[in-house]
Amino acid sequence: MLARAKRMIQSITPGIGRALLTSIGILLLALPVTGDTPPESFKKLKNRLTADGFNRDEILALYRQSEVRFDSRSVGLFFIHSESKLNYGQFATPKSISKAQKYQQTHIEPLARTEAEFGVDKDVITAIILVETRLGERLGKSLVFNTLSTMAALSDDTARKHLWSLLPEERRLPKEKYEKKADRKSGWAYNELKALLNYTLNAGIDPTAIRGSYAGAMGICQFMPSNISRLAADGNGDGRVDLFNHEDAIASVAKYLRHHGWKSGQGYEKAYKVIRRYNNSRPYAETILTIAKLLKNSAE
Ligand SMILES: [Ca+2]
Repeated sequence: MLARAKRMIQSITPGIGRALLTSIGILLLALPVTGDTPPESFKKLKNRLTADGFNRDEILALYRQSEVRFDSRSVGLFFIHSESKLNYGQFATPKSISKAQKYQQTHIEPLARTEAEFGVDKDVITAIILVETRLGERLGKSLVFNTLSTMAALSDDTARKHLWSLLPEERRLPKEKYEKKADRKSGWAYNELKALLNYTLNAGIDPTAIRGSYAGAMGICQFMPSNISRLAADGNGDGRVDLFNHEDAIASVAKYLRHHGWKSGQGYEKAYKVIRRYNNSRPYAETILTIAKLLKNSAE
């Protein structure tokens, strides 16, 4: 996803396929190893969160945790050029389809229940979970809290200059574009960070323990935190939404697609458009529909 990836990063809807990381692994190597925290990088961010109503002691305690740091490695990926592309063909191979079929057998009951409740094709749900996280096997290694805090901190000049200095000169965006993007993405990340904190604090989850994509998407279905309160679903009926639980993730994909206009029995074009709301990429949507068709045919 990276000629691609650049565009896609800008247009994340619920999440960015974890598979993307496979294709950009090499980029990660090009970026500096972190441990490069600029002094007081999160000071203004902590004050802002407190001013916005979060409990000061809780916020200070979170940012004191040893694993919390300025994550230039993940966030730097938003600001460099790359020609890497994700090979979507890998998801439609016989081996991959066979794994998806096994997944459908394992989760036959929740998939059927979700299809009945939301009217969303179980083959499409399975295809999305396959491409996003290889059916839950690749959930991402970045700490979502660090990614979002780092991006949000770029509203501050010191943090912004620090990240700029770490980006490889031959790969980074022109300075003007970097500034514009940092403006836009820091505002976006701050809202996502607040959504992450609201979700985790309400659910009794440690926000600093959640890993996800380098862009902050989390769980088996790779939702951005801001989508959780409105569009995630409690598929197993235990009273809480856990995007690392397969039943909840299955139901959440369906709820998201239905919210964006999915109708049972719709044609290819309409299905294609709704899937692009999940991830705004032509090859992504085409791949999902190809996989869904292969799954459907194999079941007949
Ligand atoms: Ca649940």
